[in-house]
Amino acid sequence: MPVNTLAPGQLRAEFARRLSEMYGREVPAYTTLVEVSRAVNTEVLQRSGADAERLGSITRVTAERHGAIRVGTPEELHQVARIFGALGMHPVGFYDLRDAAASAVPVISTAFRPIEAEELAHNPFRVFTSMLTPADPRFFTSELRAELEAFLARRRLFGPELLELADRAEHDRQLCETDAERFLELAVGAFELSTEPVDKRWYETLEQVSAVAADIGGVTSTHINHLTPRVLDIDALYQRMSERGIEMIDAIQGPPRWNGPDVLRRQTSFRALAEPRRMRAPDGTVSTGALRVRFGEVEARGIALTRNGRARYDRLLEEYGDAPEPEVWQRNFPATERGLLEEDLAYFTYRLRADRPRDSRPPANLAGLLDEGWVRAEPIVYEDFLPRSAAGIFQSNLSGKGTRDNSRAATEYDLDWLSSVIDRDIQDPFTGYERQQNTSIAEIARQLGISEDLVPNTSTERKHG
Ligand code: OOG
Ligand code: NI
Repeated sequence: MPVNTLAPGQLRAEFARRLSEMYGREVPAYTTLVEVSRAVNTEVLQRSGADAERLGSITRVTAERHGAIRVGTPEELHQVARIFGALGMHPVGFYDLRDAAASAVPVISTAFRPIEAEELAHNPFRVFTSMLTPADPRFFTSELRAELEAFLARRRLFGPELLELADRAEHDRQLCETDAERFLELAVGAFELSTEPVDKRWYETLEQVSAVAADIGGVTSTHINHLTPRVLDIDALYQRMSERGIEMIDAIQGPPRWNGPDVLRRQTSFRALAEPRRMRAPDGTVSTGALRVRFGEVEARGIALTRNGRARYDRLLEEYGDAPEPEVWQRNFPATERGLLEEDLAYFTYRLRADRPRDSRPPANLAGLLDEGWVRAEPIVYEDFLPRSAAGIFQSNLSGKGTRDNSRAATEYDLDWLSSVIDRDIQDPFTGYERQQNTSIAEIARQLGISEDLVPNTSTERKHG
């Protein structure tokens, strides 16, 4: 009898499901958040019908989560990349949060996620993954750096069996059921909150520098920091959570609510309650203390912006601050998907329409094809993160500000450096969207027998057409 095997996509979906179960046990407010998100999504679906699924099927959105984890060293990040590799999750994007927040957030990050459209549709689970930067002298003195690095070098986050199974899964692109079961159990377990007592003196030493540094380097294990469901109406969710007595941070971060297409992403969060953690005092006695580092977050996702669109978005934030008014948006962004498309501000997948004309020749430009009913343009959903909101989320959930000595020069890190650390290519976020759009254009051109290049920027073609 053939042995049942699980492919990376199945492993990923199952990992996300189990992680969610585990996190729900650890942080009960997360379960409330998931319930409220589900209720809001059902309502939006009833209210808007097919439009609600324009940026992903309801099945996808219901299961959709992103997690956040934080590790201490390049070696640990390298191992994390192997585990996510087994799940068909690849590093995309480089985020440097060290200067993005007023509080001390001494980390650089990437996101592990599926890349192919089918894989994203199957289960888009992604993990924002941050690595501590002990070498940055703005945060750490050389003495503290040495002590921190020695501490990190002594701990082991992921055991050999887990890593061996991960490598095999990635190499074979599958695991048999028995191995999959073991792999998932070990992988989920690696992100569970440890019951190992926290060294109180060491934790507090790091906390003075940065609460994030303490959360990462003050303990001997790692844990999932938050797990975030996706909601189709984040304003409704915000209100509903507040009514339930859960105190949200005072803003929804990202673009404002307005009467045009949703772009990029919006997110908001609540601070988790203090969690009981065992603490070891310098005299060796162990008692139960409390730490407040984990939180609940929810996100809404919109259309992926092109480089042009993103530049415009970044310019708006620069000019108007992190929370521009809807009126600002109104003046600066087209209020329709077609407008975004014509100004080359957002990405779309082009598909032939079943009801296209049969008795004429197709025009050889996208605007004509759209106008005359040959093709339709479906928005591509934004799958990544935003550095400013990420820093904002870190910051809004920290108790102390920590310290950053700006008179010292930052240690430089970039995408290539991080890529060499994990020994894998880190994809530029724009590449995937662009490829998906261009592939779909090439495909309709082929199907229609149009040999000319169909460039996505239709506005110029219009003027001449
Ligand atoms: C990650 C913060 C970034 C988001 O949604 O922007 C993030 C963290 O707190 O470790 O998850
Ligand atoms: Ni998050």
